[in-house]
Amino acid sequence: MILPKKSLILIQILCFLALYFHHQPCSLAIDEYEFVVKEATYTRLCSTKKILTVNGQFPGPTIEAQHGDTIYVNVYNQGKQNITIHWHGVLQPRYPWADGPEYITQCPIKPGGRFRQKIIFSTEEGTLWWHAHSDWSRATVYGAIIIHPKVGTRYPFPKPDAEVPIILGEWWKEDITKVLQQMHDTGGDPNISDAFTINGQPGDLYPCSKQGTFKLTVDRGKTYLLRLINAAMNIILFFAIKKHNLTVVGVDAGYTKPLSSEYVTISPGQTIDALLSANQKPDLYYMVARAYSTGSNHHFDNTTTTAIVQYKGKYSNPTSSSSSSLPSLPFYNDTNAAFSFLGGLKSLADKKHPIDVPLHIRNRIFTTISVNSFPCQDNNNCAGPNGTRFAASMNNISFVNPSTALLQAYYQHTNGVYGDNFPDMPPFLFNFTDIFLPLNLETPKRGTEVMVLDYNTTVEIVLQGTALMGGIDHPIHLHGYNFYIVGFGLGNFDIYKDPLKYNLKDPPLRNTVSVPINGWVTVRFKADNPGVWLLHCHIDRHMTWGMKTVFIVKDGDQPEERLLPPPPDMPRC
Ligand SMILES: *[C@@H]1O[C@H](CO)[C@@H](O)[C@H](O)[C@H]1NC(C)=O
Ligand SMILES: *[C@@H]1O[C@H](CO)[C@@H](O)[C@H](O)[C@H]1NC(C)=O
Ligand SMILES: *[C@@H]1O[C@H](CO)[C@@H](O)[C@H](O)[C@H]1NC(C)=O
Ligand SMILES: *[C@@H]1O[C@H](CO)[C@@H](O)[C@H](O)[C@H]1NC(C)=O
Ligand SMILES: *[C@@H]1O[C@H](CO)[C@@H](O)[C@H](O)[C@H]1NC(C)=O
Ligand SMILES: *[C@@H]1O[C@H](CO)[C@@H](O)[C@H](O)[C@H]1NC(C)=O
Ligand SMILES: *[C@@H]1O[C@H](CO)[C@@H](O)[C@H](O)[C@H]1NC(C)=O
Ligand SMILES: *[C@@H]1O[C@H](CO)[C@@H](O)[C@H](O)[C@H]1NC(C)=O
Ligand SMILES: *[C@@H]1O[C@H](CO)[C@@H](O)[C@H](O)[C@H]1NC(C)=O
Ligand SMILES: [Cu+2]
Repeated sequence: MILPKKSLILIQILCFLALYFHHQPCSLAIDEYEFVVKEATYTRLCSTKKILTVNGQFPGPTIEAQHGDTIYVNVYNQGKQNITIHWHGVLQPRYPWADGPEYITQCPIKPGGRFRQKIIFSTEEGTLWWHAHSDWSRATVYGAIIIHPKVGTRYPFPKPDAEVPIILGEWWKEDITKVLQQMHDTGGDPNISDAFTINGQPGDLYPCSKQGTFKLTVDRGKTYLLRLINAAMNIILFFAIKKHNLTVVGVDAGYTKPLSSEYVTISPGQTIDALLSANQKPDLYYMVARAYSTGSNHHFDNTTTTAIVQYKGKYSNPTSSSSSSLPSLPFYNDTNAAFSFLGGLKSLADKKHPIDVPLHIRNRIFTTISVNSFPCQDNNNCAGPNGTRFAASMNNISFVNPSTALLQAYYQHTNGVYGDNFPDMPPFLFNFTDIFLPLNLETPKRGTEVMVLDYNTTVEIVLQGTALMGGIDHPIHLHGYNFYIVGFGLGNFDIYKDPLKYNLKDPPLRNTVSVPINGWVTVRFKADNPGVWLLHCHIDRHMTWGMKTVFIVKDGDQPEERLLPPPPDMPRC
C-alpha cells in the first residue's frame, strides 16, 4: 500500500513527539509500494510507441523514505519480457538478495511473476534512483528515490523552499529492444538516441515537443533543491541553467562541501543535489542538458534537451525560446571541463558527517577498462571496426553472465557457475594510453571471474582506461558500497607520483565515478558489506559488451557480519 501524504505527515508528527518527549528515535512505519511493470503508450517526437513502464508512469513513481528506513516494493511483471529492478546506490547491508542485477544477484522476474523486494536504507541521505537491471529495459523503467533526513535532524544547508527531481534520460523513436537486438546481431555500435529528456520530456527544441516541456515555476527570492539524476543509457551529460549558478550540496546521497558552478557534469548512474537560487530578473530561463562525448569517430546524439524555469508574476517579453537564450555549456569533447567539476567536489567531512577513508590497504587491485573487439564469427561482416564485433573488458576479461544467479550459486556452494580468478593486475603490462597499440592486444578473453574479498578488509582499486579502440570515458558503478574517490588523472597511473597527490582528507564519496578518457581513477572502500556485488560501466553498451566484474565479500565471524537469509520468493531461473 502506498501511504497517502496525509498519513505520512501524521506519522512525522508522532515521530517528532516521540523524539521530543521520550528522546526515542522514531522510525517511520514500514512503507510498501506496488510496482506493476507493464507497457504503456507514449507519444514523443511526433511518434507514438509502447514503452515498458512502472504503473504506466514515465518516469516511474518516486520512492520517498527517511534516513535508515526499511521499505518493501512488490514488483509485478505484467510485461512480455524478463525484468529485474535495482535500487541504485542503496547499500542494502548484508542483503544483496534484493539488489537486482539479473544473473548476478537474482534470476529475472518472468512475465506473470512477482518479487517482493526489501530495500534497506542505512547511511544514505539525499537523492538516489531505481531502474531496471535486465537487458536495456532501464531506458524507460526508472524513477527517483529521495531519502530525507531523520525527523529531528536537518540538512547541512539552509532548508530549501521546495525540492524538485530533475531526471535526465535518453529517448529512442524505435523500440529499445530492437536497438539492442540490432547491436547484438551486427556486432556494431547501437543506434544513437533521438533525444534526451528532462523528466521524460525532450523539450521545445525538438519537433512536436513544445507542449510537454517540463516547467519549474519559481518565486523570486526562494531557493530550490534540484535532485538531478542521470538516467541516460549511453552518455555523460553537461547540465546548466541560463543565468543561474548551481550550488552542489550533495552527490550520490552523501553531502559535499557547497560547490558553486555554472554547469555540472553528470554520468549515467550519478545523482547531484544542487541548490538553485531564484535571484534573477523575473523571466523564463532555459535549463539544458547535452552530451559530453569523446572517442574518435564515435557517433553520438548531438541534440539538446530543455526545460524552463519560469518566475511567477507579471512581466512582458519573456526572452526564452531562442537559441541565443540557451546557457553556454563546455564544448562537447572538453575533457578538462568535464573533470574540473569532479576536481572541485569534496566530502562535507564535518563533525556530524565524519569520513573514514581507508589508509592502510589490504587488497590492491589495478584493473584496465577497455573497449575491445572480437573477430566476427562467420566472416568479417560485423559492423564493429574493421568488420569485427565490439567487446569490452576489465583486466582483459570480457564478463559473460552465468545462466543462473551468481549469488545463489555462492550461497548454495554450487560449483561451475563462476571462477574466483579475477586478476588484481592486468595480465600484460603495456603503455595503456599509447595512441599506437598493437592490434593483437585488442581481443580479450571471455570469462565469468569474480574477486573474493575477506570481510572488513580495505580495498583500493585503480581503474585505468586504455587507448585500445581509441579510448573513451567510463562511469564505473559499484553495487553495495560507496567508495572514496581519492585521485584521478589523465594518461597512465604513476604508482610513484600519483599516490602522493591523493586526497585522504575530504575525498568525495560516491557509488559511480567517471574514469576520464585515457586516464585513471583511484577509489577506496572497506569491504564491510558481505554479499555478491557487481562492479560495472554504467554506459549500457559497454556493460553489455562485458565491462563488468563481481566482488564476493565473505561473511565475518559474528552473526551481525553475515549475509541475511534469502527471502522466500526469490525468482528462479
Ligand atoms: C538504426 O539506424 C539505421 C540508420 O538510420 C536504420 O536503418 C535502422 O532501422 C535503425 N535500427 C533501429 C533498430 O532503430
Ligand atoms: C556564477 O559564477 C561565476 C564564477 O564561477 C560568476 O562569474 C558569475 O557571476 C556567477 N553568476 C551568477 C548568475 O551568479
Ligand atoms: C552538432 O550539431 C551541430 C548543429 O546542430 C553541428 O553544427 C555540429 O557540428 C554537430 N557536432 C557534432 C560533433 O556532430
Ligand atoms: C574536439 O572536437 C574538435 C572538433 O569537433 C576537434 O577538432 C578536436 O580535436 C577534439 N578534441 C579532442 C581532444 O578530441
Ligand atoms: C583496422 O585495420 C587497420 C589496418 O589493419 C588498422 O590500422 C586499424 O588500427 C584497425 N582499427 C581497429 C579499430 O582495429
Ligand atoms: C605512452 O604513450 C604515450 C602516448 O603515445 C606517450 O606520450 C608516452 O611517452 C608513452 N609512455 C611510455 C612510458 O612509453
Ligand atoms: C588478452 O588476452 C588475449 C587472449 O589471451 C590476448 O590475445 C590479448 O593480447 C590480451 N590483451 C591484453 C591487452 O592483455
Ligand atoms: C571491522 O572494522 C571496524 C572498524 O575498523 C572495527 O571496529 C571492527 O572491529 C572490525 N571487525 C572485524 C570483525 O574485524
Ligand atoms: C527469461 O529468464 C529465464 C530464466 O532465467 C530464461 O530461461 C529465459 O531465457 C529468459 N528469457 C529471455 C527472453 O531472455
Ligand atoms: Cu564504459
